[in-house]
Amino acid sequence: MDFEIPENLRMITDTVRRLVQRELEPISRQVEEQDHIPESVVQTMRELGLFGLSIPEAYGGLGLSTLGECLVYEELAKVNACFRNRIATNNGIGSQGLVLDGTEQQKQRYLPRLASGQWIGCFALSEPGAGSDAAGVQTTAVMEGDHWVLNGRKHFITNGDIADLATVFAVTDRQKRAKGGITAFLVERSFAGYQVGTIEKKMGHRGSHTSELIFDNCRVPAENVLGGPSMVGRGFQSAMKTLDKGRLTIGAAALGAAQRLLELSLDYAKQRVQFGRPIAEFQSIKNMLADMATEIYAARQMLHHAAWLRDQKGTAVIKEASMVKLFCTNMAGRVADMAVQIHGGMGYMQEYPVERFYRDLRLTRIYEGTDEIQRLVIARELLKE
Ligand code: COS
Repeated sequence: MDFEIPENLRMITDTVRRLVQRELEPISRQVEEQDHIPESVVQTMRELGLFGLSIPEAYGGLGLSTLGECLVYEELAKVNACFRNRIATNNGIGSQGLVLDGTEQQKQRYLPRLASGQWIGCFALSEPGAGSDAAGVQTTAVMEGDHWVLNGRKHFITNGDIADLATVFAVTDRQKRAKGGITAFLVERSFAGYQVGTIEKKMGHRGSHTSELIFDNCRVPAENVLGGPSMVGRGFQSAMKTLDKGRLTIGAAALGAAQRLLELSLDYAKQRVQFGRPIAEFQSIKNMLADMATEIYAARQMLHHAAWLRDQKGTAVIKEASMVKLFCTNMAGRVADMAVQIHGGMGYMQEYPVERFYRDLRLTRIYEGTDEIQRLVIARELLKE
């Protein structure tokens, strides 16, 4: 067994760590207040290739392994969730369908634009009536001549307001639903009938928007069925495969945030004096620090192993991906709670970043599959075995 992180991955992680320290950390508060990432920073992220981390080199990306992508997200998540969110749809749910199932022509048309960050991708699955029950989507697609006509409303779409390309899941056969009746479409923003709806107001993740997407007789050329004609009716399977990787990368984001919260808590406990001594000298604080570090250590081994497994086995890490998301995000929630407790009243103030991490981390237990869905998936896989 070799637990050493390969040299090439350490180099890219170091580069991202420097970006975080020099450029992202200094503007994190401004981004929070303005709910906006400055274009100059987005441009730096483009130049470093961050929009194409996981897109194969043949299509202009860096072609990083799953482990490499997770390591980058750990670093980015140490500063502010919005920075990972900005690049995550291009690397994850907004491009993985294409990487895994796209035709060669589709890959050549779209992946280089997503890898460069010239275009933003998004994943349009969720609807008001279809969250955990993803197969319950109501958006329809009907064939008319050489086009599909889409009608419906999606919501909670990360980067929906800025996306140039959406992978949209629509019902093509009501009877078959998840088993042959949902199709994925590659829908460009410029297609007639494509509209961005309301930008939703959230508890956190400021600087990263989610919005509605509305399809009103949106005409999509037949060649834009993800994966081509043979994939009509196979969109649900594509979505599930895509989410498997997404679940690992959310685990990585939660882990990075937890690591930062531990570091902030260690610093604060050493410098905050009460009853004449630094609070780090009190047993109750030491216990929390020890628990935080132990949980982070366990989560890191689990995430890195599952990412490595995906790199060895291809996509078949359904159970492990759900386990990682469930454990890492809940772990980070517990760590955030302890970090607020260690910081006391200061932990509740916007002046300190722990308050923001506490809010931002709450979403990780919900998006790309709730805790409850992860448990359902894990149990189903166990029972199959
Ligand atoms: N990888 C590949 N295929 C998968 C899969 C996976 N991880 N999970 C399911 N499938 C396939 C099944 O094999 C089946 O295919 P076949 O028809 O070829 O046999 C098909 O998908 C239907 O699967 P299933 O019957 O399990 O579907 P369910 O409706 O029971 O749904 C859950 C399964 C609940 C797991 C799914 O709806 C889910 O993940 N929900 C959460 C969605 C989510 O994360 N939403 C967040 C917003 S998206 S950012």
